[in-house]
Amino acid sequence: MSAPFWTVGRFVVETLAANGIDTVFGIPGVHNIELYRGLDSKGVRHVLVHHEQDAGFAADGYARASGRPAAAFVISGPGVTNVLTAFAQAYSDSVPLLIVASTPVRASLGKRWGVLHELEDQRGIVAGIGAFARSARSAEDVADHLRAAFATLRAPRSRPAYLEIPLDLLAEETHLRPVRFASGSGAPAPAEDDLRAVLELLAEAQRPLVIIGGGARTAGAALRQLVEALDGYLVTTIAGKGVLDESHPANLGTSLPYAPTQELIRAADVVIAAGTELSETDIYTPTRLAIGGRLVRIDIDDNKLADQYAADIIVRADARQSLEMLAAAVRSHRGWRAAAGPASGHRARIEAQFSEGTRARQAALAALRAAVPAAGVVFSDMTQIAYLGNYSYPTATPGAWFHPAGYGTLGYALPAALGAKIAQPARAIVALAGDFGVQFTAQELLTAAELELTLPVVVWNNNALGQIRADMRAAGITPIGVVARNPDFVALAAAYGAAGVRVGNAESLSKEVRAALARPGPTLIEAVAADFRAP
Ligand SMILES: Cc1ncc(C[n+]2csc(CCOP(=O)(O)OP(=O)(O)O)c2C)c(N)n1
Ligand SMILES: [Mg+2]
Repeated sequence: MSAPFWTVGRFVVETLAANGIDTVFGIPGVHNIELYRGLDSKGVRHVLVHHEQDAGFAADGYARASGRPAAAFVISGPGVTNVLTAFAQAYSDSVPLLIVASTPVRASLGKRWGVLHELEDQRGIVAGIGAFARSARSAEDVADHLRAAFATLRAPRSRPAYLEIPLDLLAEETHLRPVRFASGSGAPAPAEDDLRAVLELLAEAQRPLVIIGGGARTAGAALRQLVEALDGYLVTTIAGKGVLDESHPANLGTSLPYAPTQELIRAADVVIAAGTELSETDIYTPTRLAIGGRLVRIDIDDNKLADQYAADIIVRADARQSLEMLAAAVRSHRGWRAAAGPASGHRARIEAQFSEGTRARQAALAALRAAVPAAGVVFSDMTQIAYLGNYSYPTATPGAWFHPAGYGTLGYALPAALGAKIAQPARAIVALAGDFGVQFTAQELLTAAELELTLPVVVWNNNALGQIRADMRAAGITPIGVVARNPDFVALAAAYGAAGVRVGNAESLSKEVRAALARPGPTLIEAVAADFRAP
C-alpha cells in the first residue's frame, strides 16, 4: 500500500519537525500559505511577528540562546528582501538560521511577466550574502536542499541557510516522507604533529597570550588550565565573551579595541588565536591588529586560516579539542603575568582613559548586571552603552551577552530577545537598545505583549544617534542628521500593551529591571542618559 499523498508544503514542515525545529517565526501571505497547511499538527509553533526582519532576528535570538537551529517563513519578493538583513546578520555571526521562502510560480520565473512579488533573481539576491541559498523545482529538490541546508546549519561552524520553493510546487502532492538527516561527527581532531609544534613553541614562550572567539566558546575549562599553566593572558572577542569568568586574573575580557590590550598583544611572543576571525568588528580599528610574536591559529574554517593574519602554525581542527589537548600536555611555567600583573591592573589602565560619560554608562551597566540573574541573558543593540557593555558588562559564562557584532545591525536586540525568550521561557532575558535603534523594531513589543512574555527592554535614551554624533565631531564634521524627534517612550509602551517606566539613575534601573523580570509581559524601561552620573 503506498503512503498517502501530502503537499510539498506539508512535507517541508514535517521535515523541519523531524529535524528538531519546534518554532517558526513568520508572516504568511498568499504565496506561502501552503507552508501553513497542518503546521501545528506536528507541534510546530508559529509565532506571528510584525515585520519579516523581526522574524529573522527572533529566530536568530532563538538559535543563539538555545544553541539549536531556528526557522523563519517568509513570502516571495518583499518577504525575502525584508528578511535579508537578518540573514546577513546571522551569516556574519555564524548563527544557524533557516529561512524558507516561496517564489512565484515556476512558469513565470525569470520571464518578467510582472507577477505579484516578482524579482528577477530572488535566489541570486540572497546568494549575494555568501550563505547557502537554494531554489527548488521539484519535491525531490526540496528534500535534497533541506538535507544540505541542515548540514550547513549543523556544521561545526554553523551558518544560515535559505531555501525557496515556488508556490505551485508547495501545493503539489508528493509521496516523499520526512527524514531525520544524519549529522556528521563534528570538527576534525587536531593532527599530532601540529600540536607538537605548538607545544614546542609554548615551551619556549616567555609572554604567551590567547585570543578566543565564538568557535571556542565551550572551551572554558581547558582555557583556564592553559592560561594558568602558561601564566599568560586571555582576551576574547564578543562571541567568545565569558568563555572564562571575566573576573579571572588572566582574563582581559572583551577588550580588543583598547590600547592596553593591543599593547599586550604586540608584546606577546606567542599568540594563540582559537575559533576567531580576528575581525575588524571586534578590534574596532581599521588597521590590522599588530602581532609582534609568533601566531598560532586554531580554526576549522579554511577561509579564516588563509586570511590577512598569516599564522606560523596552523591547527586545522576543533578548537575546544585542540585547547584541551594543549592544556593537558603543556609544561607549566611562571613568568609573564607574575611580572606584568593580573588582568585587573590592565583593566584599570583601560578604564583610566574612560570619560565621565563612559563611566556613567559603566555604572548603568553594573546596575543592569546586578539585576540580571547569573543564568540571564542580555541581547544588545548598536548603541554606545552596548559597545561599552561588550567589555564592561561582566559575565562569568559564555552566552550571557549577545551583540550583533559581525554585521552591526540597528534594531536587532528587541526581536532577538523575543526569540530567545520563546526558546527559553524560564530564563531571564533582557533587551538593551538605544533610543534610535529600538524604533527600528519596537513593534515587537506587541508580540511580546500578546504572548505575555516577561521581557525588560532597556532603552538607553541619549536623545541622539549618539555614537554617530561623536564620530562626526571626532572627524571635524559639524553634526547633521544625528538628532531625531523621539516618541514619549512610556506612552509608546502603553500603546503597545507593555508596561513603561522612566529611570534616571543606576539604583532605579536595577530596581525596575528586577520588577520587570517579575512581571508577565514586556516592560520598556527608558533610561534617561543625561541623568546618569559617574560614581
Ligand atoms: C540598519 C543600520 N542603519 C544604520 C546604522 C548606523 N548606525 C550605527 S549606530 C547608529 C545610531 C544609533 O542611535 P541609538 O540607537 O540612539 O544609539 P546611540 O549611539 O545613541 O547610543 C546608526 C545610525 C546601523 N548600524 N544599522
Ligand atoms: Mg541614542
